[in-house]
Amino acid sequence: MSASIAPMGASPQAAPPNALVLDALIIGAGFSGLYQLHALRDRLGLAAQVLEAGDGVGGTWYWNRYPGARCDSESHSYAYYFSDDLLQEWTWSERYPGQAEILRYLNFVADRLDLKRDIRLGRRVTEARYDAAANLWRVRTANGEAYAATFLITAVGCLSSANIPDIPGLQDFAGRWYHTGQWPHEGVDFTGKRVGMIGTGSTGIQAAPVIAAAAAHLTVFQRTANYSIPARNAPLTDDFKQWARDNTAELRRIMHLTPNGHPFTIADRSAHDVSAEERQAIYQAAWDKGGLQFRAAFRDLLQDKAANDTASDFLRAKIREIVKDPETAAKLANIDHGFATKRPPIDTGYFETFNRDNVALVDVRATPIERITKAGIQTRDGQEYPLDIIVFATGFDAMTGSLLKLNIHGRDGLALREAWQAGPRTYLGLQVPGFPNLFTITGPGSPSVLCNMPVPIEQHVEWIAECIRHLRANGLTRIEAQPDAAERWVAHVNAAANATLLPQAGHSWYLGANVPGKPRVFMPYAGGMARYREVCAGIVERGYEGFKLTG
Ligand code: N01
Repeated sequence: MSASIAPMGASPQAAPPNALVLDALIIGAGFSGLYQLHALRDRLGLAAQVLEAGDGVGGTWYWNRYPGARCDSESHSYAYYFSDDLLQEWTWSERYPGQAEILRYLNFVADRLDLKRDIRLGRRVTEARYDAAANLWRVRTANGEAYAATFLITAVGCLSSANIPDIPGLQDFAGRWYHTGQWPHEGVDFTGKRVGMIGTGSTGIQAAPVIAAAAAHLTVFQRTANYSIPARNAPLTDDFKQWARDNTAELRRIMHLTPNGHPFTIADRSAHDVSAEERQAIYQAAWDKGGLQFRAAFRDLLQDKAANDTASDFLRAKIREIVKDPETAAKLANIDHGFATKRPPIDTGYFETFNRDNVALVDVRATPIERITKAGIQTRDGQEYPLDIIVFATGFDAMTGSLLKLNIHGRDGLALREAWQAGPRTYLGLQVPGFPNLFTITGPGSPSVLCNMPVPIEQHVEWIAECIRHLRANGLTRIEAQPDAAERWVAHVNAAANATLLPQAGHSWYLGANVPGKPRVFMPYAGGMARYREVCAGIVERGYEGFKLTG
């Protein structure tokens, strides 16, 4: 336990007898939680602690250990940019960082900043209740501990609540099954096994080639065909590493300037500005270069359907070119949404995997999965696929799932689940009316998942830290988003989404459509990170407009 703990802003007697009273309690020790702890404890001198459900730090990268797990952001941008020392002291080895390397990086940061002494591992939060009389958040964990803090900050990630579809018969399956987001730490031995993988999102597309190379046979169950761009991963050269180290200021500037927080800008031309031949050459060059930068080839790919069609057609043609069996190619290229209207995956040999003799594709849109049997998966046409292992690459109850699981109750006992019955309603994705002193890092209504994640995380962490500093400097103890401000923000989030093609992919997790019964609301803010940053700064300049500050 930290020696620095000192009650602040509320009487410690008001907490349950065994509760530890803190200035700030942070839930989650991933990218967000680590930096938030540093920002509050080391810069502001607060008594702050982190509760983390896992037995190690790392968040997403602690849990997602599935075969092929790798980040889609380029490594030189997938890092904390708040500290030049950290940037200079760490060197990435590949163009895209793999799961194990990111986990090493986050442990390096936690050790370097001496964070671990204030991180309590193996603590799953089961309840958080706001006590208005004491102005304290009272938090309980699954192992029976109690905490109390003036400020409660969720750093639980946007994609951390596993979505395991409720397919009848799973309990009867005689083999083993795994969700990619809860992967066993000891790994899974696929040698000689018949594997079925459900899901062809970013995860399934990364995992399939690696599983296929190890297993006796892999059957991919595809519900929605997907685009994918080759990642073209490779070891970084010494020259590149040096270049990245020498250009951190410029990289930071670009990442703060671009809508998605990536270290590259979006071309300032429309797909209609060039001839068909030029367009083809531009797409081909982007395809050869690989990675998410493909999306930046033209400025209007996510705003103009006809522009988007040109990219979608190029990518469908690539699938047909790569996949040798025309029937399989047709199923893979039968994509019902525009490129990047769902989160675009990048891959290493995904479509090529279907040229292997030990890989089969089942289109479960045409013949849905009926049930899981003792022996495998059965589809509606009566076909049974015998399997030893089922891999659920079926994604997450994104953005709201992990927050709702915390069982949060605000003023007058208001449950977050109730407040969000019709979908998440936040102010800036940072606060929810009725929940004073609760901050949600990269919450719904903020750019979050539409970005290279460390960029929105740093902005939120710094905004929250500055807000708490401001409160303390002015003798204030409470901040709460006002309902009318949240209403206006929700309307703005909807308008920003509707100005793009993003809501048109009706089955995307951005809309919550992957989880049965979840309200269909476009959750992330599509107005761009740079614009969002300005909005947040303006609100502070105008005296925390839309928030009520009291002391
Ligand atoms: O999850 P997904 P994911 N029967 O929801 C299918 C990030 N990420 O884990 O599209 C059959 O995208 C579902 O089908 P459909 C990234 O932001 C980042 O792949 O709903 N199929 C879909 O094909 C990403 O977007 C990295 O029709 C079912 C798949 O399962 C996000 O995480 C790497 C089904 C789920 O795809 C989530 O990606 C990996 C059912 N009942 C992930 N239920 C980086 O590199 C679902 N599916 C940073």
